[in-house]
Amino acid sequence: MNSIEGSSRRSPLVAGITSKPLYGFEFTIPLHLKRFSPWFHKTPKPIVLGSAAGAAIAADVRMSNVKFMGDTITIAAGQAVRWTNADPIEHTVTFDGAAEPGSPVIPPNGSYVHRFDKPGTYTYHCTPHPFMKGAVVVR
Ligand SMILES: [Cu+2]
Repeated sequence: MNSIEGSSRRSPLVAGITSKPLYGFEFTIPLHLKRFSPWFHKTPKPIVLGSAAGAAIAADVRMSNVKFMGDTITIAAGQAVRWTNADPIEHTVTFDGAAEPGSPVIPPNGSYVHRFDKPGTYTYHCTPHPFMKGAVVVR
């Protein structure tokens, strides 16, 4: 008999349960609950990672809309920069070519502080989002 089942055979196990043809299909929804967590939890507590090591914070960089706002900032040697994550997802501040040790994962509402002692141009990106880029120019 020609049917929508084609030449496929029902397994004897299924045939034993029902003699009716089986319709429909199975599907899986990739539902990542973590992504919805901001809907169910209040704003997480601000945490500060890294250390200014006694230096003044000379510049603030917001991480917002999966971007570093103010992608190039200029400071003097011995000053510190603070990055603050205003997104509901995690970011990092990772220096290209390991010029400086980078940040750990910065959670939503977390910030990272780093002091720059040597003049130079420090380009960086976000490890989970490599298209997020910025630079710190130390004079
Ligand atoms: Cu990121």
